[in-house]
Amino acid sequence: MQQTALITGATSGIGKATAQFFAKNNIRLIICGRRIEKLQQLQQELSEFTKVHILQFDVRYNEEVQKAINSLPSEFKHIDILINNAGNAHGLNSIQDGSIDDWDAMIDGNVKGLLYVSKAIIPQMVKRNNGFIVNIGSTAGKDVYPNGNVYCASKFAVNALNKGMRMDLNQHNIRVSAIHPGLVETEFSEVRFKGDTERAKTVYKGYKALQPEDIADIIYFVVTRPYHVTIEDLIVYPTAQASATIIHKEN
Ligand code: NDP
Ligand code: 8X3
Repeated sequence: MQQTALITGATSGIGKATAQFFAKNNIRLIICGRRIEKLQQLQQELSEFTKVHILQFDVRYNEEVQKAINSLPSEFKHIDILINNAGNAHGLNSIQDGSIDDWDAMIDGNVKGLLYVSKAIIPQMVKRNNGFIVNIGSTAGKDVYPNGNVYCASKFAVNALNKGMRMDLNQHNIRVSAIHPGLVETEFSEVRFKGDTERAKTVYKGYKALQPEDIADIIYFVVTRPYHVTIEDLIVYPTAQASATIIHKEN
């Protein structure tokens, strides 16, 4: 039977690449994000492969999240796979110089947003005794790096929530996995540096960073294992990266 996946943060980067990968492998899609024109473009692109439904909402606002999920038409209501991917870093400042707005955006988006979306979808999975949740963490959720403070804290929370979900949902036969990428070349740094594209580019200069398709390929691998197999936790680095701060650059 054809499966349905809901992907948050599908307008760019890892989420978009995952939507493309899933569509080409005949998974029906609910693609989510705030930028409606990006969602519409992606829907148009992928509709030749699978059915695609758009949900535009901001994960930071629980009411918006619940309303969006409740609005799903009947053929998209049954969600087999939830990819909790939406998230970003905002700023790269010391704790003493950090901005409260940036902190709110990261805690509200990366942690509370993931919870709100999960809360809206878990009940149907519990009812069916079936489902798969993939949480996109980060190597920043495994090790703290200088000036990473609140972003790292938000991803440590994702790491903890992944473990907690797996324990609590175990009795309901629901699979839960986390994937923790190192540096992936997406819009991530552009967002972190507030549109400073030159600074963002330097993050990926002098080595081959992971590409969003690399992570999408791994997500697809994780969700297509036999049902009795769960890859709980997966750390993925570019070969040139040995830790948050050790990156072998050619120039
Ligand atoms: P991008 O900036 O390319 O994509 C982020 C996605 O999240 C966009 O689709 C954006 O959609 C969505 N998003 C962000 N905030 C919100 C919000 N408040 N409400 C709804 N959607 C939101 O970055 P990546 O693809 O790199 O990031 C995807 C995930 O991977 C994030 O959780 C990030 O922390 C994680 N990650 C990234 C790494 C990297 O090096 N790039 C490494 C490790 C983890 P829109 O703006 O349209 O709402
Ligand atoms: C994104 C990777 O190292 O910029 O989560 O935090 S890093």
